[in-house]
Amino acid sequence: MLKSTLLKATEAGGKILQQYFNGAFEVSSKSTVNDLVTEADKKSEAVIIEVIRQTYPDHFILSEEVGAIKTDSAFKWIIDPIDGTVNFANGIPICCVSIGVEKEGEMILGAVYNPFMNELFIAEKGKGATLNDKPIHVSAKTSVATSCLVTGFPYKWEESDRDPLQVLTSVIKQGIPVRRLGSAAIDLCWVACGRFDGFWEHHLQAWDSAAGYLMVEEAGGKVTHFSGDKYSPYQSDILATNGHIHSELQHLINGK
Ligand code: 2AM
Ligand code: CA
Ligand code: CA
Ligand code: CA
Repeated sequence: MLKSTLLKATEAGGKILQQYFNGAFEVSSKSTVNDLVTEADKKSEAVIIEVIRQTYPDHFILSEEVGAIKTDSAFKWIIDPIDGTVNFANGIPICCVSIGVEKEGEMILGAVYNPFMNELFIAEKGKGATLNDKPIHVSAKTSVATSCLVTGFPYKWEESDRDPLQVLTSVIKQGIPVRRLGSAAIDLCWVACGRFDGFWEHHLQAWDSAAGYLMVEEAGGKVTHFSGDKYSPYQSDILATNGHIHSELQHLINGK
């Protein structure tokens, strides 16, 4: 029931992305000029929440544009109605709907849907991850030197952070290919299905990574913070890999 509602909600959101894509829609800024929200983000969010509410009116909802709709339910839906809004607003078809479901503080289900590539990723705690119903696994690469990596550039820099450019420099100086897609949820799913071997980003919100980090774990990969500590989507930095290159990449991005 939970899974079918998740899929229904994800599909409903994806339909909105397709409807609005490349059309005329309103775009506005939030915290900075480049922190965008479009009509499609709001509409996708509204239909997703409506689908969830039909079956689970009492569940906790945390969604990027409306924020937290708190209840005392053990279940929490963590929603990114469009991950990759800047891509979406520019007509770049690398964006998705991302929804994670937590039960008693543990992520148990996740779905990421890119309607433009017709790719639906699903992760179920303890049951693996799939892409369009086929099981997916992380890559088998064992060395960072032969890896293909992906990252996202931070939108805010904090004094306490390790300089993101130094991190990037230490990787690209070794001639290692690094991509930048602009959707953290897709980055994580592409690590899960072996297209990328590792991903790091400095500042993410819970809705960016909730579904994607479960995808990587269920596909056999590893997700931690830069420190190596157990991952929580409520803390901002993320390192996700196929597992084999995890400690090597961790040392590299920490400058050690
Ligand atoms: P979004 O499209 O849902 O906002 C890419 O590095 C990640 O950062 C994306 O998952 C994106 O999610 C998020 N992001 C994009 N623009 C942002 C901004 N101005 N501030 C904070 N996060 C942003
Ligand atoms: Ca956003
Ligand atoms: Ca996002
Ligand atoms: Ca978003």
